[in-house]
Formats: sequence, structure tokens, C-alpha cells
Amino acid sequence: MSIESVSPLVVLTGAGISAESGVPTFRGPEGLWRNHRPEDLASEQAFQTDPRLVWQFYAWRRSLVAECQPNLAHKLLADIENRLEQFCLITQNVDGLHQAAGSQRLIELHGSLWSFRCTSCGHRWENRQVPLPDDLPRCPMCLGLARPDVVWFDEALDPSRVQAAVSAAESASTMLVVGTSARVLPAAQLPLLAKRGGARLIEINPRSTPLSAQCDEVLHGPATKVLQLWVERFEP
Ligand code: BJW
Ligand code: ZN
Repeated sequence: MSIESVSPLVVLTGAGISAESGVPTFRGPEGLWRNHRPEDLASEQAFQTDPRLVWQFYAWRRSLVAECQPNLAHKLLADIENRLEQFCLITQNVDGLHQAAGSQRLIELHGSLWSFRCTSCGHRWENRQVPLPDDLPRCPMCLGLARPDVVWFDEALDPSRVQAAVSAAESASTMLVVGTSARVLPAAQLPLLAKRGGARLIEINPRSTPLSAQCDEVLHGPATKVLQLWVERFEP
């Protein structure tokens, strides 16, 4: 079978795809940082209450991710992209490991650990400094307080990214959903939109999720191993 048979292919990834690179997932026991749940720190309210604590959390994650390499699953997705004309990778991850593996047709729905945004003037800029200095980061344009350029709970996602993700999902013939608990909206709706548009849904995850029952195939196991087996179904 040719890999073209799954085209247009849309892939939605979550924290689980980076787990084998050593990046903790959000909702696993290993996700805790100094006894805080990540969901409690990834919020505007936490940032307003204690920006220093939130920045320490992000500085820790940046240092951790800076030591991590893309794994076989990230690389296989970059290879598949090179073999398909119609392909889109939508990630909820902010770790940058898909780009590091070479993915280009990529939508980062929840932003990036490597981008900052000014809370005063909205200016955005890339910052790859690791470790971050102890001082709170400031905007180079207006000296306003910077925040991580990621999407926290109850914040709107970038509408142009959501629109691009929705149109990719609606025109997919196959959607692979890899390593997400499929609980966080609006990302969790994308597979359902794809299915409504006639796509075949394939989930790759060691555990069942709320999406599993909607899928045409559920492949239980770690992303690296299962994705490799999935790719081997196609002619080289
Ligand atoms: C492996 C593996 C291996 C392990 N291989 N797999 C009540 C009901 C319904 C909805 C809501 C509600 N209250 C609020 C909402 C909306 C809310 C939401 O969805 N909440 C739900 C949790 C209930 N959504 C939002 O707030 C969004 N915004 C929004 O709706 O705005 C509306 C609005 C419109 C207009 C104006 C204003 C507002 C925003 C959501 C932003 C999410 N942000 C975060 C943090 C990003 C920054 C950061 O990283 O610091 O994004 S939260 C966190 O969850 C992060 C992730 O991208 C996201 C998804 O998590 P993911 O990737 O699925 O990870 P895990 O840990 O949950 O799962 C890992 C999976 O991997 C597991 O299944 C494992 O089994 C698996 N696994 N090893 C393969 N080797
Ligand atoms: Zn500014």
C-alpha cells in the first residue's frame, strides 16, 4: 500500500509524543513541579498572583527541554511530511521538538516555550536563553513585563492558527491522534471535525482516552514503537 492512500493526512500531537524524549506530560504523576500541578501554574491568575513563581516554572521547563532531543516519533512524522503533498501537523506541545526534528507544515496551537510576549504592548520575540536569569524578563520595546507566549486556560487561541487547524481537519482523509489525553478544548474537537468530514481516525496512545470510542483504530503503546509499525504498513 502506498502512503498516498492516507493523504490528506493530518496529525494531532500532545505531550505523550515527547514523553520518550524525557519531557514530562501534563496529567501524569511525573508532571508535578515542586508539588504544583502544571495546570495550576499555566494560568493568567497564577501569573498575576506570582509572576516570579510562574517564570521559575517556565525556566525549569526550558532548561529541561533544552536537554531533550526529538525522538523517533517526531522524526517519523517529519519523514512522512516529506513523502506527502497534502499533510498538516497540529501540535498542542510548546517544546519545539517537532521543528527540531524537521517538521515544517506545523501549527503550534498552544504557542511555544521559546517565544515571549509583552503584557503591555503585545510585542512577541524569540528567546532561547537557558538558563533564564533570575530577574523577570522585560520587553525590549517598552520594558513591560514579559510572559511566556503560550496559551493558558481560559485564554483564546490565535484565531488564524485555529482556523488553519480546523480547515486541515475538515479536509483530512486520515487523522492520526498521537499522545494526547484529548481533554483540552478546542484541540480535542479537531478529530471530531475530521471524522464528521469523513476522515478515518487513528489514535496512538498507551491508554484509552475520551476519543478512543470514536476512532476507527486504536493502537495502544508508546508513540515511537507504534508509529514505526504504522509506517511499515506502507511501501518504502
Ligand atoms: C503517550 C506516551 C507515549 C504518555 N506515547 N502517548 C469545562 C468544560 C469544558 C471545557 C472547559 C471547561 N472549563 C474550561 C474549558 C476550556 C478549556 C478546557 O478545555 N478545559 C478542559 C481541561 C476541561 N480550554 C481552554 O481554556 C482553551 N481556551 C479556550 O477555550 O478559550 C475560550 C476563549 C475564547 C475567546 C476568548 C477567551 C477564551 C485554552 C487551552 C490552553 C491549554 N494550555 C495548556 C498549557 C500550555 C502552556 C504550557 O505548556 O505551559 O496546554 S494546558 C496543557 O494541556 C497544555 C497541553 O498542550 C494541553 C493538552 O495536554 P496533552 O498534550 O493532551 O497532555 P496530557 O498530559 O493531558 O496527556 C498526555 C497523553 O500522552 C496521555 O493520554 C498519555 O496516556 C499519553 N502518553 N506516554 C504516546 N510514550
Ligand atoms: Zn512591550
